[in-house]
Amino acid sequence: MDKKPKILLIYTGGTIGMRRDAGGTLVPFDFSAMYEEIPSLRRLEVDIEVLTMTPIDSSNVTPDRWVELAEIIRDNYACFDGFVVLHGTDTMSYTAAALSFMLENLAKPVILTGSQIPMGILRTDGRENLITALEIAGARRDGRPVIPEVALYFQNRLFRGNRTTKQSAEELSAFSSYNYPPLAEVGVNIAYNYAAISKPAEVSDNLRIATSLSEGVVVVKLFPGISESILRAILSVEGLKGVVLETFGSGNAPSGEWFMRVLGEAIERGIIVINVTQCAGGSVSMQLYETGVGLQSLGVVSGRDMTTEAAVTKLMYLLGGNRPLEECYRLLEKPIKGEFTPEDVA
Ligand code: ASN
Repeated sequence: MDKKPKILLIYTGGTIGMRRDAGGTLVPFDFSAMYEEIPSLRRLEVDIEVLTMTPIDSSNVTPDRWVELAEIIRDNYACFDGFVVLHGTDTMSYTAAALSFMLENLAKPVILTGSQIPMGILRTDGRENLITALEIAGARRDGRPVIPEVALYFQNRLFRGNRTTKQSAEELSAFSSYNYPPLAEVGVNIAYNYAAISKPAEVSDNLRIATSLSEGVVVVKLFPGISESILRAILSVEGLKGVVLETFGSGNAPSGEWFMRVLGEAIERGIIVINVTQCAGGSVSMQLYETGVGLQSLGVVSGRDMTTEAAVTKLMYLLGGNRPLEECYRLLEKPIKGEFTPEDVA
């Protein structure tokens, strides 16, 4: 019989790691004592090692933390069959998307999960999320990992990490992947959607990672009444390299003269502008309305059905890598980690 898969459980903080102390206050619990906290983990068919980073609320996450996380995964890559990252829910989709780009030749599972209710509360959703994430990280088929990519597991569904968004601060089903089907649905059995799971290169012992992310990225969400002076001020900030423009509907923006001029001048100065929709679901299609065609003629890149989280982190990744501008444009026009649906597939 095969040996049990070895999983590295990386605890980064968030609600999942909280328990009540004697006085009833929520405090982080020591994950290295996880078997005492959750004895049923011993029954899993995986060997688990725990690594604890300084626990933070995920609202404090920074790109430096993503680099630290990527380095931990790289340094342990050869010794483990999969990785489970326990993370706060607030920015989990950003971290999942960032890691999907940064772990360049990933061929092993990296499963992010967390909880809405602390682990130390009886009704926690964390126990099931953790146990199933570990099982998925250890799943193999024909001797290879079933999920060779960065994924996010929450409330019975496994999603491609860079397709997710936190959609509720209340529901236990906190995440959605509006434009890509789940990689697995968990009921009595774990039903993998093999057609949706990426097909990676061969598993090697060496993980290549990106360690430099650009700080020159901003999100601009359009709204009726956005003013010329404010937009101009944002687009003139020193060091700005990339803009995620959250537009209306299928990628539409005001077609007035000043708007087009301010945006066009920024693009001419070498700033990349990528168009994503403010809608939760659906895709940018700049050919559809006159208000989108204008953007296209300025050189705005279509983000298609990409989430804001994926667009921001893809820009940070591409612009942080010292690539020529043309190469950044070329890599924005195609999905590099399944982060959007290309036109010919839609
Ligand atoms: N504020 C917490 C965090 O993101 C929320 C959670 O984990 N449910 O760290």
